[in-house]
Amino acid sequence: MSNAIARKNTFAAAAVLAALLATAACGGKTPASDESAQASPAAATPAAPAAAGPQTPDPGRRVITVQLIADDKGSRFEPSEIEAHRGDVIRFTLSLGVHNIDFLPDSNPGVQGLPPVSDMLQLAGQTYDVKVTLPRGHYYFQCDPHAALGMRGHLEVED
Ligand SMILES: [Cu+2]
Repeated sequence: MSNAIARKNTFAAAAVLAALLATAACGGKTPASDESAQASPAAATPAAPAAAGPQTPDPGRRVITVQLIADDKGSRFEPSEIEAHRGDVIRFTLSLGVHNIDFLPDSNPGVQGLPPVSDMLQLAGQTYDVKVTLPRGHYYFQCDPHAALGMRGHLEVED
């Protein structure tokens, strides 16, 4: 009889201990999963600007600035004919208006490694850098909203 009571008490104590451990484990787990939830977006954020962010020319190469303009003379790239070498950086810079830069695949048939189409640039001074990695050749680009109005350009890549 006394054996049975002792066993019952031991079982009750074990159950309480188990409950305490479970609580402690839960308490410990919650902050950990909060941290990992915060870490994932933070880790993803730097990757996005890196893809389309500022580029650095190769040693001995240069930054070529191309203005994107809309005024009473129309919408245009200035200059619209660009000569560049591999390793140069073309820095498309918004001056006036809302524009993008699109090395249209349909107008550059068979070309691999065209720069991705840019977002719309909307803030004066906003830039979109294109590192010249294309082989020697002649390439077409445009601003999608204003291509029909003549906002087009060409990139000549030299060795
Ligand atoms: Cu435009």
